[in-house]
Amino acid sequence: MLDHERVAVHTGRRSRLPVIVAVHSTALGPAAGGLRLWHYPDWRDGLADALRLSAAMTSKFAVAGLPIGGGKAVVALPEGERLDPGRRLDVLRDVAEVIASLDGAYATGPDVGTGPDDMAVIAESTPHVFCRPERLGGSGDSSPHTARGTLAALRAVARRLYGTPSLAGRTLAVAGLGRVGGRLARLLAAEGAELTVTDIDAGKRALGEELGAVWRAPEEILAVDADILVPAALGGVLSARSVAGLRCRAVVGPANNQLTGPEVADLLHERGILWVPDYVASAGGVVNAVSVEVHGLGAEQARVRVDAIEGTVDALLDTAVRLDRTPARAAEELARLRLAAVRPVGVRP
Ligand code: PPY
Repeated sequence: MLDHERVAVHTGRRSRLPVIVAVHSTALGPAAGGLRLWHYPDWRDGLADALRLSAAMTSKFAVAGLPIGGGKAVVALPEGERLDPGRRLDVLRDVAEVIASLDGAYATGPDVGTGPDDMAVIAESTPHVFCRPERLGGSGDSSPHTARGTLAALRAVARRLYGTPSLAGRTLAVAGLGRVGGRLARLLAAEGAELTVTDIDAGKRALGEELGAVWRAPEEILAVDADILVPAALGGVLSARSVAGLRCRAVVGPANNQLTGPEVADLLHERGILWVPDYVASAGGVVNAVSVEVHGLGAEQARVRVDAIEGTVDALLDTAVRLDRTPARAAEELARLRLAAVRPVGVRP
């Protein structure tokens, strides 16, 4: 059964590339979610990604307490295709055209492969876009805020595991040093955490050295002996197989869609590994963007909301223990309650 309100699949008029926009739910408000510009073996894999990622956005906004629905856009690039600047403009204009046709049901933002400058291009054709550069009136790069929100989630987990939110002296394995993972690694190093890091881009080794981190190959990072594993790259890293090899007490990170399937949350629980759902730990970016661009808050007030993710995770972990369920189940229930609390006008339950 299709779980989504609507899914638009277009061949871009200019780029001839598949442009996919998935609107999972507008129950809480107009949908938002980033634009992923990524390589897929087949465009249908991009469609599957858009469906999963947009559903996670619904939960992300619901748990964060924001009046926004869940959506996501994906442009499926063929393997190996590099976009030159002209073609990139074509792609972004194609995406903007699809967004404009949805009449406000979906607003985009940054995701893997896109950033504020891309949002500025999209904003030339539609107002439904978050995170334009600050000089153009947007809330700018969301990744520092996502990193900060993940740090807040990590503090809540440290309190649960060790009785103190401090990460000083804790060992953390950070998988991915991109825009969010790199920032987060810096914040953790500044807190005095001991880091083991990796990235598929060996050029990131320099950052690892700068932070005094141990470098490991990407395929080794999941089995590193550490207090907390921090997935900060693409999703799908937690499977039955990889969970069996974990040597950490908790997994908390900003990567979206970390599990290969919902049952993996139970496997983590059975192994006594605390997993904070990705859509809870990674909400800092959307919390900042919506606080600034929808609610008109200043940077300082928005930061307070991002830091409040620590309290959200605290409460979730409390509920999970009290009701004897996984944090994944507790988060799902919270999202479901928030979604059930709203009924569109004129629609009978
Ligand atoms: C995400 O947090 O997963 C996003 O999609 C990023 C984002 C940020 C701001 C508005 C919409 C999407």
